[in-house]
Amino acid sequence: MIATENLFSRHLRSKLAAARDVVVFTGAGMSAESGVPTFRGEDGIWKKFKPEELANFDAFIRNPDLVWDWYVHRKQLISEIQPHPGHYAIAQMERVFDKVTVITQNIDNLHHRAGSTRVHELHGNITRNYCIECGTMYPHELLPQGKGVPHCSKCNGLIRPDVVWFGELLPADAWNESVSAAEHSDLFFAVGTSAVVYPAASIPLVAQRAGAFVVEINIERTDLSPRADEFIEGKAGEVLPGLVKLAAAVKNDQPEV
Ligand code: BJW
Ligand code: ZN
Repeated sequence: MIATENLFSRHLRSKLAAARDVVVFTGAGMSAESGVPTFRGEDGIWKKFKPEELANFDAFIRNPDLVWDWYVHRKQLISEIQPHPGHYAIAQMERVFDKVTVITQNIDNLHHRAGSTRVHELHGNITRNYCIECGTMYPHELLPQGKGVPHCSKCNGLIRPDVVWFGELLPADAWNESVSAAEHSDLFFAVGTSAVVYPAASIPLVAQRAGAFVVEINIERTDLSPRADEFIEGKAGEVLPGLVKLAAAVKNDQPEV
């Protein structure tokens, strides 16, 4: 764990002490230390693959096998990785604050696996799949086997991953519950997101407009940084454990160790 003295301001300490309803909004940088590549930036997967060729419905219809194989590759990667200390720290927040909501743009299931209980997935979940014709859901284990894109055993339609591609609406329940959680939060953390993909990127601003103190945690500044109330430069897996330890200490009014 990194030393916390210089990282967390007095102001943040007082916000941690007072906070009851906390939202943690996460992006690909949250999973980077588990081994999931981010999308943008030097090592981002969009450097190798063009989003317009893979992450939209038209691309899938044009070349379903290509898009499916890309997801098979990522499903395999995600099945082999583990949550890191930052994911566990977020799950532990539930013991420190009255209410903790995770709003994630990530599709990798790592918050659930780390033990967070209230998680809204804005961009879906790669472990689920569904038929584009009849909507039948196919968990990963029940996918029809074979080469290339699988077909629905009921109607022979193409099966796609249950993720949100460009130009598609976000799942209504996850979106509505996320907006509501943001509006009711008093402390809001935005972790590891470039904050360029909308409408997800508007969630921190919704929280701030409703009165939340917005803290950004990232290894570099983003589109959100000029608006955030506080910016903490660092890796999610290093900053979050110290932050939660500090929160527990200030809540119990104990001296920090
Ligand atoms: C660390 C770290 C460490 C690294 N610790 N930090 C023009 C203007 C405005 C909007 C639009 C526009 N044209 C089109 C749109 C809409 C479009 C959009 O926003 N596009 C913009 C890119 C311009 N949005 C949509 O299409 C959305 N739907 C929609 O708007 O519906 C309405 C509509 C309907 C019909 C027609 C038109 C509109 C849907 C968006 C779906 C996004 N889907 C993806 C793919 C998911 C599936 C998959 O994974 O395959 O979601 S794209 C990709 O980006 C993925 C992510 O969730 C999302 C966000 O990326 P994220 O998480 O921020 O990752 P990065 O890589 O960008 O950033 C990582 C960050 O981590 C960096 O800041 C690093 O510094 C940091 N980091 N390591 C802490 N260890
Ligand atoms: Zn079907």
